[in-house]
Amino acid sequence: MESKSEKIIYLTTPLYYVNAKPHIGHAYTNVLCDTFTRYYRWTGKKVFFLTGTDEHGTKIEKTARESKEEPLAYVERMVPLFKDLWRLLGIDYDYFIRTTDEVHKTEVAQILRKLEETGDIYKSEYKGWYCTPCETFWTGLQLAEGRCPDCSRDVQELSENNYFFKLSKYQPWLLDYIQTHPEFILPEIRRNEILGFLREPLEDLCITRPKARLQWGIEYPNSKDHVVYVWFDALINYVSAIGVSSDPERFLSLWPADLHLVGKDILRQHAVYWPIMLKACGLEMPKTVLAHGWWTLSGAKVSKSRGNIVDPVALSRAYGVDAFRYFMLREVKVGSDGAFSEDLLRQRYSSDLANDLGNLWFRVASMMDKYFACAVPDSEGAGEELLTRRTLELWGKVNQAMLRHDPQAALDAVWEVITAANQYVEEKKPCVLAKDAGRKAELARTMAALADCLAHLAAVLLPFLPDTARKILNRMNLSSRTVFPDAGSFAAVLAVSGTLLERGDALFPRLEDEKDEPEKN
Ligand code: ME8
Repeated sequence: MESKSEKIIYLTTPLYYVNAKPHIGHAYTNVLCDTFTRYYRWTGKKVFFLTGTDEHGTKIEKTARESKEEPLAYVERMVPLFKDLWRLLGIDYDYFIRTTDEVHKTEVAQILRKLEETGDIYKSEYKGWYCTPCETFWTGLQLAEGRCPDCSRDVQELSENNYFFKLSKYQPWLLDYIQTHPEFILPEIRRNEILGFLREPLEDLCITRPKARLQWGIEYPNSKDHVVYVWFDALINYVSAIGVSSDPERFLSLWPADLHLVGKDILRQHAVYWPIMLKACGLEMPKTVLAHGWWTLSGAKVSKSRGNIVDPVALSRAYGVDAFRYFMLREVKVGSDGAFSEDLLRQRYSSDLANDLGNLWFRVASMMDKYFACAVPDSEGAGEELLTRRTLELWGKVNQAMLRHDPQAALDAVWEVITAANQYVEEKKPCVLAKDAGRKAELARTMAALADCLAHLAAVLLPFLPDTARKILNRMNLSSRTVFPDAGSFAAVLAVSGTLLERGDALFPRLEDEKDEPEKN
């Protein structure tokens, strides 16, 4: 069994409903999680990244019937759309769990049996209101003008016999846990929302649906007449995927999860239901539940049930995967909402990627070709350049930002150095130095400092723009060097002098309708 210090960092995304193809919101969560995963790997840590699909429940059953398919056939057809998108976006997950997996179903039944044994489940009559799009029950008091308080859509009145999980019993414990563990729910605004929610008495959770109303689910272990509530089923994935009862050794090497990354829409399930389920099972709490904000379009949340979809496949094909990833990571701070517009994406592409980064590469590579036949000159003295100092400081800044779960701040820091490097070219004017035979050493120092800076920029960008970063490292013949995010050792590893550089084509070609604008350089 692995000791605590060797624990693998365990990161998860939500399991997405397969009732429609994935959109920018799903892509965002997975790109974020992928970036954190790559970041931790880049710092030399072992990481396990879990994602998957949520395939049971009323919503899926209804959509399958509408398309005249059996639910199983329907989900089989839909799951590849998610897997294909993750492949396209370079999402480097370790395991893809489906709630229809036999192993998952067995683990869910095991957990239910355990909770029956501990006396945390009871049978009773349920009366309430149900919102199918949100798969959520509401009491009459919780409704907003007779509608779902979350999505404002119509709800149905229900009265039926069901099994209940004793959430209320654990309310005082949960309140205390959240108050004494400030890093458990992030960002703070969402933590305060949950604390506010917990000031009101918590109702027990109805965890089954009668088969008379819903067949498409995991059968409840003690009753042929009920299936398990889709949220209760899906939340268990975080432990079923790593063998909570079937493979204790593996489970202990991963649990507790270090980060459950979710959208703010599903925080209550992850910050109230899930910790109580774990507590009742005697399992440890995940370290952090991080709720990011929503992508909106014309002021409304991008959502498959609203139909205002932004298609990640089309955007990645039009602008490239790295540009799409970059846009999402740079445009909004994790936790805030982001208003999507293709114009903003184009602006980011043209100004940050084509002009700043792409142009820096183009200038340095062309000058290196012209003045040094592509061989990076000896970097002696380059270390004293202000640019080199700023480049080395970047490692610490990126690290700190990522530890705060703030990839936007990490990219802000990277772009400050890119801007500084472009300014450095303008101030040093290598083309003037090249004309003066007496200033050869200065030219070499300048170009060495720039090459060094580019190598560091590429290495630091690996978690964010993996393809572009690799391309630059390949073109600098540095791809096989080990990369450590520590300025001192990294600088030693990345002694770029003498390496042969390949110019290649533009990293970010100009967009079609901007081609007539003059090239900067
Ligand atoms: O809720 N902006 O699945 P889901 C940002 N199956 N992120 C968004 C988004 C938007 N406009 N829309 C969706 C479910 N997301 C359950 C989860 S977990 C055990 C079960 C992302 O398909 C975001 O991560 O509705 C959100 O929490 C998730 O997709 C909801 O996906």
